[in-house]
Amino acid sequence: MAAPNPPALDNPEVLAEKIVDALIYRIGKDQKTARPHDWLAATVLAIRDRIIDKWFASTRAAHKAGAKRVYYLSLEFLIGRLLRDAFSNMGVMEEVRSALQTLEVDLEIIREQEPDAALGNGGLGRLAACFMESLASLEIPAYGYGIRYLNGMFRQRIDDGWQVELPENWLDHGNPWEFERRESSYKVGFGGEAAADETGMIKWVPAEQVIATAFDTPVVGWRGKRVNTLRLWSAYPIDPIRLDAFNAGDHIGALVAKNRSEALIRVLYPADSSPAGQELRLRQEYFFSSASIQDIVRRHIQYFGDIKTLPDKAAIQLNDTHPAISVAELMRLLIDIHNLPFAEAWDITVKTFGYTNHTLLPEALESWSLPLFERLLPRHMQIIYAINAKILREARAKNDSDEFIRSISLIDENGERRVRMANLAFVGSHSINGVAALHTDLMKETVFHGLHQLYPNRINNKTNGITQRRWLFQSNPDLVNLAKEAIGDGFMDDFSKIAELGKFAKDKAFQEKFSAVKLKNKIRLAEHLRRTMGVKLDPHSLFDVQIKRIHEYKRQLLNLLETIALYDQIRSHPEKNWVPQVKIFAGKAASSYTRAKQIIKLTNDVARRVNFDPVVGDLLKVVFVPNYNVSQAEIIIPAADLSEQISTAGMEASGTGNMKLAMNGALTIGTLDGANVEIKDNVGDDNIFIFGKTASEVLELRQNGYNPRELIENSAELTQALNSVASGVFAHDDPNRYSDLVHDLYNSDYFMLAADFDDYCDTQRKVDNQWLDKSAWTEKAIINSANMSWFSSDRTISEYAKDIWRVI
Ligand code: 26V
Repeated sequence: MAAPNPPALDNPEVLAEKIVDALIYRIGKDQKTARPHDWLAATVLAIRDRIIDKWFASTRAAHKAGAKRVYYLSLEFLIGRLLRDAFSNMGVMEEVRSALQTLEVDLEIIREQEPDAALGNGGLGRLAACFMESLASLEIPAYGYGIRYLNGMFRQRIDDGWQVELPENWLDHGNPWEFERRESSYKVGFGGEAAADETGMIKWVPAEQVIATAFDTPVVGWRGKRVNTLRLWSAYPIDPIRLDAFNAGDHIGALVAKNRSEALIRVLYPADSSPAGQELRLRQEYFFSSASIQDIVRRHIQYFGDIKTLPDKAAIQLNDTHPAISVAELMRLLIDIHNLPFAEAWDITVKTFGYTNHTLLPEALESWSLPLFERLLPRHMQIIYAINAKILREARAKNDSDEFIRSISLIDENGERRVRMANLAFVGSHSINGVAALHTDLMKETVFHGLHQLYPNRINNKTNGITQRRWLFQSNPDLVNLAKEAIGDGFMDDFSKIAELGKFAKDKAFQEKFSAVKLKNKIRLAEHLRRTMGVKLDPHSLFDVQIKRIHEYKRQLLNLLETIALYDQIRSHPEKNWVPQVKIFAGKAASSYTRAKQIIKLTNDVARRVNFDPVVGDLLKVVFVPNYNVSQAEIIIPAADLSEQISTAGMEASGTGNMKLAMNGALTIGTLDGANVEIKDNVGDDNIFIFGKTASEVLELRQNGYNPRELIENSAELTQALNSVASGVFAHDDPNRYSDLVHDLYNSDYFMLAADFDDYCDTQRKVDNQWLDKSAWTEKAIINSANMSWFSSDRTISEYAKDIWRVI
């Protein structure tokens, strides 16, 4: 990487003056009356000017070079707070801290005023945010395209142990990071008719139109060398108010168009793998796809003049199938507006798009009922039929068995006819990638079995990554300082150099310092949890952490049942040499996902009983941290000793929390699933705790008839744990609360908890034994931190850039 090139700095007094100027003249407050969020806005505005200079320079440079651009289309960007990201990449953190000090303002306090931009559900959205940061850091000209939701991911409150969803109002105090670009506005149509006009050209006349307007946020790369753009679309009506109706007294009817357009951008769908069959979701997908594709085509024509060179100058990546309708939208623009013949339009389209698959769960594979699709997007339906005819012709030439053809078709003919978005994204892309090696292999064998036979060179793997700048440099500064002390600061620019820490793994003095950093991070977390939840935790106990969306396949319930079994054992033999531990859970459940919400309640029920049991004392604590989000993750991850990655093998596409935790020196207890497999390869078998059935064993068990009852009855611990849950030990107020949950485990146990339970418990006890040897534990933790650089999103993005986008 090129030599560091920090932007010019001000001295603290000059910067302090700029901040005060911004406070007075742009916020309209004086120093006496300013509240923390006013200081936050003023500070951002003062630094923003410098970012804007870099931003324009980046845009001009790409233009001048005639560079190919990357477009990352995603319905989710889980960015979190921006201040520390932007300031530390600009290299101005310390300068700002001292400037504010001269004004007697604490940077940490105002930093915490910034709301999380939570425009995403979980891993897929956070990946998009890490990718945007790496694209800028690698100096690749790129745009992220998404929706500027008025309300992002809901805020989670826990009432009497139950999850309650509250709206998140991230825009309430304005957003100093964004710029509205009224000049970048496009009409997006819905409904109506598509028919040939007198010249024989197809003309789509939509019944309804809304205006999409861009809001741009700068994305600052490392050392401020490049600033890219995150462009989020907002919606406006064409006629905000029908004055005739308003004046005639119809105050509601006059505003119908405004309300309809606003509905498009109102909410992020708060589900990360359940079918959202709602028409509104399809309207959102088309709204943002159409605006983005129109913008990309407009920019291409403006810079390069000829639409036929699009694939040489634009690479569009579809983040899952949510933007897959873009394939048909680009075809529509090429054929109907730019008058290209179908075959040529198709060639351009396939060369331009790439598609990333993020899940194999059948319930998360998007499909839309054909009548709905046809009513909302009649022209796109015609185009999809034409694509399907072409693809099925090619398929029949290869193999005309019914089964093969059915698996390829863009239309699902089983029962009610539906448009399959994954098949559309696949055939419309030259590259289809999975997000971890195992996941990519399973894609070829399962969902895309037929399509992979037809196009054997298209599927490839790009194992996910995370940005070390946010997830290590910013969130774990003490570990970074320790690393700098030991190996110098070369790893800040070339992260592979962090491997040099490995040399110190056995060094006792270094181990002491490493565990002192961990302890400090644990004290900080314990203090945060005492303040926000009123729990008291001993920072010397083992912090065992499972933080992610609540989903049955992620098996928080397996962790909880093991916790109950451990609780029973401690109660029977409190005199034994138990390892004091804290089981930390955090995560949101989709609002409609009843079983996931029941699991949250059970966690809190177990916590209430265990935490107040005097026999157990400090040996075991259970904590459910409410409202898990990016900012909470930044505090929990550096404080974790043990990382729970325990999904049913074959079901977690990759995971990225697993990477963040290991990079911060947590040891993983996990199944051979998703990227855990590759983490094991990188950190070594001795430095990770693997248990459970493999993906192929899971498949075999399912095929040969899985019998959970027999497994449960053969495990005394599991039987006892389930008996206590079923008999209401944790729910005196409603003893039957968990009867159905236990019944389902005995009778179906789709996620195979029973198959892995004993192995999991044994492995947890191995973890405990390891913990007792403090030096050996720390050695393993250091090896984890040292060996995780391959999981940097810089590596992932370099692979996309080389193999898929061909921009480096
Ligand atoms: C599906 C749906 C269905 C409709 C409602 C809204 C919605 C939102 C998201 C999804 C798909 C979610 C897929 C997903 O998040 N996959 C995760 O992707 C991560 C990044 O690749 C990966 O690390 C996780 O293993 C994978 O579960």
